[in-house]
Amino acid sequence: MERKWWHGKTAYQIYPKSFMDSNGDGIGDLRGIIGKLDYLKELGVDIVWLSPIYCSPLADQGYDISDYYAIDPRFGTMEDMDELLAEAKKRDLHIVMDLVVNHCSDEHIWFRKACEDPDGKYGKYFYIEDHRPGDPLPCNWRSAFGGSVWSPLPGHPDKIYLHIFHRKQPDLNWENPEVRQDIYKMINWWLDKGLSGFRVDAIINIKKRLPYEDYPADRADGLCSIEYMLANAHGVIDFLDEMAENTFRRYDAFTAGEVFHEKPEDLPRFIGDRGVFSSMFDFAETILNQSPLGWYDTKPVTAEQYKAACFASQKRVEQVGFLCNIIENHDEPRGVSHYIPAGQCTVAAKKMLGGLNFMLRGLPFLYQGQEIGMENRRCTSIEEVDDISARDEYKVALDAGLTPEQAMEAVNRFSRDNARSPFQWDSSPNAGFSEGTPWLPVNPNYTEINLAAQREDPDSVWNFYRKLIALRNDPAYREVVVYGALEPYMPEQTNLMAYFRRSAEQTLLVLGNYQNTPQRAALPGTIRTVLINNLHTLQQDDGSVCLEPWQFVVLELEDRS
Ligand code: TEU
Ligand code: CA
Repeated sequence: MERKWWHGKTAYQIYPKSFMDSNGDGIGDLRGIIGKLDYLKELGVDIVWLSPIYCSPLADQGYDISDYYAIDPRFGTMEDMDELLAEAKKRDLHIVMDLVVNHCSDEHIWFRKACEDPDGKYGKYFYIEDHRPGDPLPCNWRSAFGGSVWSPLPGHPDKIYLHIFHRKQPDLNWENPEVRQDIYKMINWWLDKGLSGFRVDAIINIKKRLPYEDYPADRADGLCSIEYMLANAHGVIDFLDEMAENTFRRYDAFTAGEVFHEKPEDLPRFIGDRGVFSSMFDFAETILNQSPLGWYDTKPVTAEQYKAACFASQKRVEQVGFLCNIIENHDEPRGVSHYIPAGQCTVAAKKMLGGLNFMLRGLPFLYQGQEIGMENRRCTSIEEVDDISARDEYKVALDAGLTPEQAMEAVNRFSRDNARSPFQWDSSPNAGFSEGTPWLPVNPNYTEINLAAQREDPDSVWNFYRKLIALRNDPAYREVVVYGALEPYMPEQTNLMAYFRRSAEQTLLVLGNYQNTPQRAALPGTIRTVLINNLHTLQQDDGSVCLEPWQFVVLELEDRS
């Protein structure tokens, strides 16, 4: 495998709206981020991904872009963006933006022109079909946020357009070469500005199975998940190859694809040496137990499932490339609330989960707040919920016969608001995020869980993440931590997640006791050094260690004899 400039990096996702508000309007902004660059440096990360900050009506919090060449005034100005790029560069930080090109906003000029003249040039930028009220729709695909993917084209009662996501997110027609050229031009414009690359949103959706066809309904609404269409669509990789050739490869840009349901045989073309992306996210853990019926039907993830999913992903890519490893992002519940059983979310457990994920082979992506162990924020009624996905899932649960309380339970487990509550900087009002009223309330636990407190506490989650990052950056261990092969260790031992990381010279053993009772684990060799330990001691006796509840250690073993 070829070595790439980004391989040894650690990445950090910022959700700008909730990171730091510099002017008291309750909305995080670019100047807020600029003010925290030194913080990111201190934490030790190298690549910073910004969720969308382009002009947008924010119907889906910026994943609905109305102008790709402008910054939304709520986030700042293009001057702020230039300053952010310059200040990041001074600190050797790489800025990566979100590339949202499966769809744009219905307020984008392209869509407005398409509505003015559906038969003209811009009508061909979208998927528009003739349709008279009462006639059957072209297909029964369900949009990601509920209801049909088809909505009436504004101003044209006899036409409809396709949107895989919200109706304010019309899908761009990638079959049209003019659309593709406009997108490449925009990408290069940003790369010319000094951007290091992109996280590439919802990209698998750009290839539609045409002509439209129905699939068996998977819910009582008579519609089907878009996944059936995606499984039957072929050729996304050819679009992506063309895009990479015209953009990313010319700049040696770093790209992380948000790729779900790729076809296994396409993997090398996605993230191999000459792949269309540098890397892509590992979602195998996040989709565990997902039910076609909706959030309300989704069972908690067990330690054994989590372990098996991680190891399967590692196996899948070991000869091909690198995955981006995450426990959470802006679409997922907080990892510590989701993967640690209810009532057991201790500091030790948070560190164990973070450590097990961080030490996997691949590129660790931290999501803002993960480094201080931020947790889900509960809502008591659906009125408090902002997330359009959660609002839909609430309805889905009610329609399935659940009580409002039960439906809220499902919302609280999965709402995208969970990870979007403001960053908890300190214990001052609004957690130090804003001097105004935050757009989404802060988690009331900020008086306990906040950065200022964790800085002072050598045993905090924050200081633990700093140690993990420092280990990755330590020249003495970099080779094994970044490039070392991953080999599961005793995968059959229940609630033990353990693996080797091996290079030619070194062997690390990573052990996590994924339960709230002690557990003995045999040792395959002699410990040379305990590199990381989430507790103060490690009980060892002849040939084994006894791990405390949620204990996590990284051991360097003596050379294989
Ligand atoms: O998410 C894509 C997304 O929601 C996936 O889970 C998708 O539903 C999957 O491919 C289907 O199996 C991205 C963003 O991260 C999210 O915040 C946006 O709302 C969405 O795209 C639309 O831009
Ligand atoms: Ca602001």
